[in-house]
Amino acid sequence: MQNLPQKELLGYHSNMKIIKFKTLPSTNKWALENINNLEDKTIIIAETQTSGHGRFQRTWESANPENLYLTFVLKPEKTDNIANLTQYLSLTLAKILKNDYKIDAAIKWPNDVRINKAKIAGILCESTIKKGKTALALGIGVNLNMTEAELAKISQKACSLNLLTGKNIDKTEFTRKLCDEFFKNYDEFLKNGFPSIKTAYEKQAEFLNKTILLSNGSEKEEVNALMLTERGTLIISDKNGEKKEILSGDIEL
Ligand code: BT5
Repeated sequence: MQNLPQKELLGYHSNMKIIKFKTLPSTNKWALENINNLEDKTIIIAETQTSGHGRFQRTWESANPENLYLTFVLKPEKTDNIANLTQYLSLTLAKILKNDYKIDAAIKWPNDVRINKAKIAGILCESTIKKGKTALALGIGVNLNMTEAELAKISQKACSLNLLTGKNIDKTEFTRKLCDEFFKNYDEFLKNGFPSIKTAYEKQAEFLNKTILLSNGSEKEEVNALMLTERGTLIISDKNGEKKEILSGDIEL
């Protein structure tokens, strides 16, 4: 019995479907395993995760119940722009940090949100196709209330909203803001795609016109980040001055 997830339905407002668990291995994993039974725009939240993950099976530290671990279940009819949803979500978060908490966040391509080069959130979109229909688990973890000691255990520089603001962060209120802001322009974004957020995204981008390290499997290459395309991909020039379009991957700066 102990291993059964504890499920509880919460509605921030009537049209939001939220399923909340005490603990899960991963909100993204649960969403994908149960995708057939979940409606479009359902929100899955776990107070803690025992196997929270990022890209390439990297770990997402998820032991602290005062942080947010959330997955948007999305079943869009129009799928042309879904590759850019992680960028849309990173911009959504950057907007909230600016408007509600007066914090200037920077986006590290494609979707890391950082403050003074310290990571505050991670975003991971996973997909599945069932009977020709695409379904997505768009997950986000946000550090809301952490201690310096907890942050020091993370394998890269990380930060938390409480330490940046000097105040404890109300998780329910933050979650409501994030979900409201995400769905405010979501349908519009599915129609119009990256061009509709390009200017705003560029304003938050900390990597443009800089020398960056591009990870290529185990190799790292020093390149110049030149510009973003209308598709949200990155144009770089390598050390021979040759230009390339980068579709995904890791950068360091
Ligand atoms: C990510 O991966 O940044 C995406 C993380 C997505 C987590 C959410 S939580 C809800 C949903 N359920 C899941 O299981 N996942 C999603 P990536 O770019 O691969 O970055 C992973 C790296 O971020 C790790 O190797 C650490 O260096 C760092 N990291 C881990 N936990 C962190 C934390 N709490 N805060 C800041 N950085 C962290």
